[in-house]
Amino acid sequence: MSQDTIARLKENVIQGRKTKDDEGVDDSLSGTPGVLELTRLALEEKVSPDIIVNHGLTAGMQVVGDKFATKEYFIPDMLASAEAVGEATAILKPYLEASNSEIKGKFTIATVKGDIHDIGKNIVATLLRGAGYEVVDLGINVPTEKIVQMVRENKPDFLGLSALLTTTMLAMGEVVRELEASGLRDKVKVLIGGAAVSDEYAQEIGADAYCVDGFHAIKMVDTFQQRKL
Ligand code: B12
Repeated sequence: MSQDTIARLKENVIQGRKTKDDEGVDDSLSGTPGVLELTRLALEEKVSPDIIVNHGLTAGMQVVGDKFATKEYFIPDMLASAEAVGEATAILKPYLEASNSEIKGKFTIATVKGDIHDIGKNIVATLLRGAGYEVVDLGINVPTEKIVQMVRENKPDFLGLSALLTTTMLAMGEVVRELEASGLRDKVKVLIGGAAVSDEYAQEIGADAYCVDGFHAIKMVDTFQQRKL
């Protein structure tokens, strides 16, 4: 029944129902398990955390975004879903962080200036910790100067930048340019992610890679680290 659980999870993210006590957008699921109960159920059913994240939580959020774009949903609807997904991610954290061994490298991550979306960034940070990276999370709406200063002082192997808005993605290009101007560009690999960006945009601004999700980011950083050996 795990497929059914993931489908229900996605539907409850769309409805913004955190628990069985929530009504949701249209009241049709009242009394049935919400996002938190279904996340726990999926874990009990041994569904892998990447399926829960990608096919349940993220897929649901994608639909929420589409409904916002067509004005079927408004900010409070997006917020209700975001809160539910944020708490579900906290439940998944120990499973996503599970594996690990010795530190493979240093990763600094930030949501760029002007942007406050952090659910995806937090998932990426958690997954990378689980994969053996020491992660410093600078948070949301982080000014370019602060990011560059962090690279200068902490010397991470990787810098991850997140942006979900077509307006704020421009700050990613600014970070890359400032790293160049400060003589730091060749000291750090820059990875970008978030709904607004793409492979093409990574190339355009001179980032080292675009990652579609956190699992992709793990593959990418592991590959970069192996190339160093
Ligand atoms: C939830 C949400 C919100 C919440 C955010 C809560 C929070 N704590 O994050 C709230 C309600 C606050 C919000 C506000 C706004 N939002 Co909003 N939001 C969303 C929504 C529905 C989901 C985002 C999300 O959490 N997805 C789930 C996570 C897991 O996925 P993800 O973020 O993409 O991250 C994954 C990958 O992208 C990748 N990744 C992400 N970052 C990084 C970084 C690195 C280094 C790597 C390797 C990978 C990586 O890995 C992640 C994990 O798999 C999106 C719709 C969408 N399609 O994305 C709109 C969306 C991003 N929002 C949008 C808009 C317009 C806004 C507002 C401007 C609305 C307004 N008028 O005020 C404000 C802007 C606020 C600001 N200044 O940032 C638009 C952006 C349109 C555009 N083209 O610019 C979208 C696309 C909705 C839409 N279709 O119109 N939003």
